[in-house]
Amino acid sequence: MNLTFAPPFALAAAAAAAAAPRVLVRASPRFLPLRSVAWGTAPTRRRAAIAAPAVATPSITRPPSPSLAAAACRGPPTMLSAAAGAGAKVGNSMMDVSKKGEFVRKASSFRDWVRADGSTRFAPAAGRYILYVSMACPWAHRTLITRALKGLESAIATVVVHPHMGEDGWHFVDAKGEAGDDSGRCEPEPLFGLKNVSQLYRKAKPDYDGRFTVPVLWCTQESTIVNNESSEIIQMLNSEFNEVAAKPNVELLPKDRADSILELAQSFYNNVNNGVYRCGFATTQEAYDKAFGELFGELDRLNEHLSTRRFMAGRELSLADVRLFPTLARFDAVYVQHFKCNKKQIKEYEHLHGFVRDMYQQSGVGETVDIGHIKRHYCTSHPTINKYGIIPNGPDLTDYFTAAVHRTGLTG
Ligand SMILES: N[C@@H](CCC(=O)N[C@@H](CS)C(=O)NCC(=O)O)C(=O)O
Repeated sequence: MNLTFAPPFALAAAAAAAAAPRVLVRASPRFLPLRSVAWGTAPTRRRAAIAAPAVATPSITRPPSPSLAAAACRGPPTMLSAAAGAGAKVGNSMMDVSKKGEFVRKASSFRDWVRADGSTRFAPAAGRYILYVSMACPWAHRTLITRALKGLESAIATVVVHPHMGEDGWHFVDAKGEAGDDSGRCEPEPLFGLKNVSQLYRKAKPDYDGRFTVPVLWCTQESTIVNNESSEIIQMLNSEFNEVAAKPNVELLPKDRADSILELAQSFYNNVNNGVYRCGFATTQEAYDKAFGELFGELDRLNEHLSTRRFMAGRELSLADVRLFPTLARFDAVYVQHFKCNKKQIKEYEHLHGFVRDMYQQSGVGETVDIGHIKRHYCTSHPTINKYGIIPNGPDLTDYFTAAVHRTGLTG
């Protein structure tokens, strides 16, 4: 079975944005400019236009409270502040390790919100926002799943970075493409012709000195980053873009249960979502052992939880599922060997594996899983873990995602 998916993914800017000035992505044999949205197989795939950055509208209301971004960026200078130039070595999150050898993830910096009620300067509109993502990144994956479930493909374009994250961080392919993008999903940076994601951050904030992470929700109108925290971006995609969503009635965070769903999702963040990284990036045996124990303790609990419930919050798919699935979907393919999470594989957990298949088989979700990018990214981007960047051939994932699943009877 071929586990790479070319089709209905990437870029579509909305017809509704037609009034805005447009830049067409450079024509190349792989990405032909197109007037209307269309999909094709990777070699002939066409890209729709993306709204060009426009001058900020002065009448737009500022958010009542200052952006958290400003506060977050006021932290102590790091080694990154010296690396201001384009293409400079930017480091990556692997370096964020405590004296005890524990991986400590930094908080995301840009925390503004798109609001449909006009309470912030970022109003929802088709074609106004772009998601910069990596197909390999589990955090970016959440945004792709939410975008697919809400039917936002035509309203919010994506730009997919190359799976290899090197010394300059994430980078964009040029018009000729680049080896390593087996599924043909990467695209040149369409707005400014940038080489690296770090340059995008510095367009938004020239003295930015945090990590240059994906996903990034970019506003073409204000030419800035709205938000780079996946757990918040998916809330916006769920509730703030309904006017331009093809599936506005899909509700992934019902108001009456929002707090409990967010708490549920938070309950497995440290030990599972971040837990696999705490295993993989640990630099002492003690730190690894702790993370490993907590990870598998939590997976046991989640397996039990999902033995009576189809989804994390019960019968309905919610943002808690969107936050769990990307980690589980990568687990057997990379975390078991690359991050040494090898006590058990997900396929040995009956209910977790059933949940993975169920999620994968939801409309539009399978197309967001790119095992080729996932394996290439992890195995080639962490030289202290895998010095020669050899990508293991296994495991055999035939039918891993697509085998029949019988979970609709779970009513808990
Ligand atoms: N808390 C962020 C984390 C995002 C994140 O760490 N993304 C990784 C990719 S998996 C990244 O871009 N890392 C770049 C780096 O390590 O510097 C979120 O949920 O959006």
